[in-house]
Amino acid sequence: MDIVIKIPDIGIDQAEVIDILVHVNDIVEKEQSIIVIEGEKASMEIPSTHRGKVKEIKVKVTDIVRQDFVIIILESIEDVSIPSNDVKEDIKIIENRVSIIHASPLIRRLARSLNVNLEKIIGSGRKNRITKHDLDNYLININPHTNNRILPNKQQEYGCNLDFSRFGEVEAVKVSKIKKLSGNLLSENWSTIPHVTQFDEVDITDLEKFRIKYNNKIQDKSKKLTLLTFIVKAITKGLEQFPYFNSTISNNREIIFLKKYINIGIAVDTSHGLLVPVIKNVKNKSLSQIACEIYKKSSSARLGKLQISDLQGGCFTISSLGGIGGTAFSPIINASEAAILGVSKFCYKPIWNGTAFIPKLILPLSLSYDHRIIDGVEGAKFISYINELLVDIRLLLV
Ligand code: CAO
Repeated sequence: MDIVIKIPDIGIDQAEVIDILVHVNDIVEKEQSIIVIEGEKASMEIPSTHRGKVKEIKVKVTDIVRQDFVIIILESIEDVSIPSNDVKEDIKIIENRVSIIHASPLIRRLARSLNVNLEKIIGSGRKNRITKHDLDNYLININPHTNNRILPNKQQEYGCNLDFSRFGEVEAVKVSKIKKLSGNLLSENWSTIPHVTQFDEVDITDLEKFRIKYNNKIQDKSKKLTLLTFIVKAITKGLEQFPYFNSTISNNREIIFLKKYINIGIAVDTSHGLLVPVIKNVKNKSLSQIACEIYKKSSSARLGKLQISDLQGGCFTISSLGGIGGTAFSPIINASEAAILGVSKFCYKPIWNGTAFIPKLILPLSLSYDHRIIDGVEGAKFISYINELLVDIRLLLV
């Protein structure tokens, strides 16, 4: 029986096929990446929805594809005779080889134009990424007779030039798909957006008193008010007051688009990697509605049940590591947003009130913003405003 694998909802209108990771007659597993597509901002690996044998590949590199475009036809694995152990081993080698090719769209394009097969290059970059240097080296060292490279040790197969086994035992762990995708976006955002991180400490003694008292009366866990809920509400007011924090700068840096809606992304740590579900239209939601939505969306993220639309449309992201630890960190802005708030672990500190030191519950905040859009004075004003709102949560009502 034939299985048709199509382009899923990729969240953009169209994308270009930049790599095909399988061949006709390959056995592909469910979730195995089959092609790489590239949109305006990032490349994305499209996984197979089923296990099977590749019967036909319906796309080629440079094709422009949209949602529901047919990529490959698989022959149901039940229809394929079980391969012998030798063949199984070959399949495994091919699958492993295919799954370790990591290269930026630029390198993939360059390799294509030079007619270089990236499968033949050993990446030396972070997470086995093939760098421009690797491509240059390959072109210099290529052996016209064999077109192959001899690997001095196993680690080099995974793109690591140093032989750590000289110093001790080493284990190779495969990078998850989400980590690969978020890693690409994070490195692009980190290297293209000029970040400034502004730190502050907030006295949340009264907020916590109110929160604990309120939650004592609530049985349903999903309706309990978390600290994050108050932070989302304070940021919402902050974005209304400081519109440049809710904006996107055009690629040519000539226009800033100010958004009139407010959707907040929440960074959620899952066993597969970092996901950022978006809580939409927070302006019109109560604290308990926001709490409930954070609870539901972070649970769905952990269970792998989020829809692509749950991850889209964010204006500003909050990343809370407060439940884990640390005094401060510098979060990376999630393009096309203008800023992100990092939340660290609160603790009691002695605060001088003019006559004596009194214990106050202090919450550390770290605000990273895009310095092309926001200057330092505005950054300090924004975080001070958030501080005021969290110190006296009655201000959230006005
Ligand atoms: N300081 C100290 N303790 C805190 C705290 C803070 N700032 N924020 C929350 N806590 C405590 C809470 O009091 C709660 O303890 P109890 O269960 O004893 O009441 C516990 O931590 C869990 O808090 P919570 O249920 O309110 O969850 P949360 O709002 O802290 O976090 C979520 C929710 C989804 C953000 C979190 O689970 C998560 O995934 N965090 C990681 C985000 C991340 O990976 N960021 C990094 C991005 S860059 O790599």
